[in-house]
Amino acid sequence: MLVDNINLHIKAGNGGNGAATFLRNGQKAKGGPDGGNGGNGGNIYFQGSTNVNDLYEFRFKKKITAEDGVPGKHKKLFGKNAPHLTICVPLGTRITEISSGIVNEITDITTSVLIAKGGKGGRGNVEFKSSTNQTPLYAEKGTLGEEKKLLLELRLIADVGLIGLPNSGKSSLLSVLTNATPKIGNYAFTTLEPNIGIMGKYPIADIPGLIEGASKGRGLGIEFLKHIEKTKVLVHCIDSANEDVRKAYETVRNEFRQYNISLLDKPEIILLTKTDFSDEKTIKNNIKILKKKGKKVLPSSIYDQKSLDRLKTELEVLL
Ligand SMILES: Nc1nc2c(ncn2[C@@H]2O[C@H](COP(=O)(O)OP(=O)(O)OP(=O)(O)O)[C@@H](O)[C@H]2O)c(=O)[nH]1
Ligand SMILES: [Mg+2]
Repeated sequence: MLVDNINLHIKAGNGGNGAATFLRNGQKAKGGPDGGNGGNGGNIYFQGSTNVNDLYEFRFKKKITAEDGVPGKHKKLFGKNAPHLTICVPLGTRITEISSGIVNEITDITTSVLIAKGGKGGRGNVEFKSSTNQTPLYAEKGTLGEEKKLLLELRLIADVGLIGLPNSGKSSLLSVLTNATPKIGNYAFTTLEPNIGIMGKYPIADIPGLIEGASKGRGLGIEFLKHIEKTKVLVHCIDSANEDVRKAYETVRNEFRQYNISLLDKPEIILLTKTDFSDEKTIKNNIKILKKKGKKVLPSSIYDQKSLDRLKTELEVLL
């Protein structure tokens, strides 16, 4: 299961307190200040990783805390800085700080993004010694590490998005174009979570079917459209046996309009699916109707390898 929405509480480490101590030994009963500085608290970074595919591990890990810096000690001993913590998330994870609304997107595996800064270690009383105050009795406290409530959202990074009404053959197509093995069924809403598969070097995302009113919450809603926002090409699947292909097309496009109007401008191939199931006349007629949309219209069947090869070639050209 793809877990794509998670709340997470993070807390960077606090800085260690500085020490307010004085030198005491056999020779000196009342020596000068010797309190060392505290160490810095650990920062929390996020980094993209190709080894993590979903946000599942955060379902139970609700709070992640970095270590505190070690307090300073007498004999001018500095407290150790705490180690930094790096949290690995899948590529395409969006991190929103809930209170500020600041958004960070994790899009590559080489840069780590600082999300919560650790507190600074406090200075020991050694640092406060001056000509006017030889015996400072105070030391600084370490500052607090940043604490944040985050929303992690995963957007699949796919080059191609399969869209269409329920039962139009999206998942079947994914299963023949890629290595994926999605659930396929002769009923609406077989797909409840997006699936992803790889065709050559191109990831393809198959999302749940859209119905009229999805933007108002009907069916499975339109929230999962976020997974195709970043795709380069859409394949709009329409059952060749559908009695009103124009309406089928417009229904899905209308829901797009509600979600994010820029989805309408994405390059799109209209795929008339399951052609092995329809008669030639119907197919021809439906192609004619759909061509009026000014897009490339291709007939296809998962049982017709030639039609799949043609689709692959057209996709590769667009990509
Ligand atoms: N004859 C034939 N049947 C197909 C073809 N493609 C899909 N089907 C059938 O159509 C039905 C729906 O297929 P799915 O791939 O689950 O459709 P979907 O668009 O993913 O459906 P949702 O996940 O519910 O939105 C299944 O019974 C498939 O076996 C095809 O090319 N030819
Ligand atoms: Mg499906």
